[in-house]
Amino acid sequence: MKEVLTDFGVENALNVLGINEVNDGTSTGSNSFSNGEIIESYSPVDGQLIGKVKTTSKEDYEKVMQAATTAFKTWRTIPAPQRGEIVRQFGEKLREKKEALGILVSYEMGKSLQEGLGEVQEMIDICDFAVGLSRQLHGLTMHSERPGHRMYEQYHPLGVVGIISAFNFPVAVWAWNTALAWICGDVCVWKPSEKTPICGVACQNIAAEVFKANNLPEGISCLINGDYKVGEMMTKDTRVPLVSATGSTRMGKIVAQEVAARLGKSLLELGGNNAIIVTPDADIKMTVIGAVFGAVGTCGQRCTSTRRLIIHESVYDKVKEAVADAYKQLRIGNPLDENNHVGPLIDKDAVGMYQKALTQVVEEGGNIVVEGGVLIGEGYESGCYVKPAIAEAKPDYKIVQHETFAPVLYLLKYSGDVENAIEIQNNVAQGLSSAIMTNNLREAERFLSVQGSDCGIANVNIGTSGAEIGGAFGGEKETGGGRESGSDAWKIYMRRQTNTINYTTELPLAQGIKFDL
Ligand code: UN1
Repeated sequence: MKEVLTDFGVENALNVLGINEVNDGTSTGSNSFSNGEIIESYSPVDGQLIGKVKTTSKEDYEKVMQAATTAFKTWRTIPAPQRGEIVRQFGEKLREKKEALGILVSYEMGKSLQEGLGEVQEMIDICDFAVGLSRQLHGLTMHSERPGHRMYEQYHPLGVVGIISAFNFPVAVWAWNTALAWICGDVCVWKPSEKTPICGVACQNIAAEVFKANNLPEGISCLINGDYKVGEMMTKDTRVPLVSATGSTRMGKIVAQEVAARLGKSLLELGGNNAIIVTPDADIKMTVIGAVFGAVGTCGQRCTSTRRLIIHESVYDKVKEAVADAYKQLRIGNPLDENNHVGPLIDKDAVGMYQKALTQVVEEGGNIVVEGGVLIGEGYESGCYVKPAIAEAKPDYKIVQHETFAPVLYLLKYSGDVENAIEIQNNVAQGLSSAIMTNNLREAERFLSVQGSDCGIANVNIGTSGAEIGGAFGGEKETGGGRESGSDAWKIYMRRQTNTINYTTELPLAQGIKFDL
């Protein structure tokens, strides 16, 4: 278990990433300064202190905004393909530091090293995507109704983009936002989760190196740290035209209202309550892999984690047994040991929520299929390791309707047509990710049709988690409606302008209106 920790080692990773014992959590690039309180970051892996981060005071925040708004004036004039070149270099740096950053993600957040490296890979992928996009920020041209007129639309950068991100993807979600915002000509101010501040410092160090090497001004990439009060500085700040926030629905509702109160834009990626429908025609082996990775990957702390399996009664027992069997193979322990599938939860509060969910499902009448519990003993000293659990439940149980950020999977039974399963799947407040396991074309197409899944993501013969960056990522209802990363998600980072040019010597009015003087 200790090998990975002592070989490449967390120490080494921290050195490579420029992490000190005490770090400034406020930075505009090469300049770092912080006068706020100190946050200590403890690893859920072994309970050890990773490092300290000084948070952002109101005065520090003002300095950041000064630098960011000034930098924007330069950055916006650099042609988009040249901004793309900077993002390409940033992607290259991430390739160099992938191992170190993957280790830090795994150690500070607790996800398996595989998933930590996967997260850094998502950052690299979005950089590649953004580089190509930097030559494709297309607008349309239209035919004017007036002779001798030309009409077209163009996209201009917005300004300062505020990013609030969650602990569960401590680096990738920032990169989805920044890589796009940067090629669009925006500058970014990032507040990472208080639970993973060291990851924030590490990313900022990498970005700062690239901007410095290219003699670009301070303020294109900025970091701020602290609790919700620091986030509030951005949500209430009219100098921040767009706030992109990832996290709980509770937090998202506050951000949305504060930003809307000043008519700013928000991009929200909030809670999910994701289900896989397992039909009589499902491939059971594929279902098991998809469901188990979906439910226990990142210890059930992805917003795309599989929380509900909606299984047809004809295959219910078979699927239940196969999934329960697979759970017996799971190795829970130090996520830096590549033999383990499941690491710890983020902290003891999360352990408490997990325990509460298991108690509540039984109180509501559920039946435990795979027993949960908090692990104790050697290797589990942090107190954050839990056993992934499975419970049979009913769709309308309160706990089943609720997103618990933990590895608890609910089995729900349906009978009759796939429509019945779709109704159960849609009958929750959240609408992020969904999946159907079937070899039946009709069922698959019905699931994807207008009467099908109401989620932002709907997959066939794939689980609910592990989306690629090329698609637009996000969901409906309480998930917040935002779309990040691929497809045309870049458009939210820009303002659209419609231009009509008259190259005649007349001034005809639209709609044929006559106004003769
Ligand atoms: C999140 O949990 O906030 O689709 C993001 C996935 C990952 C991203 C999850 N690519 O599971």
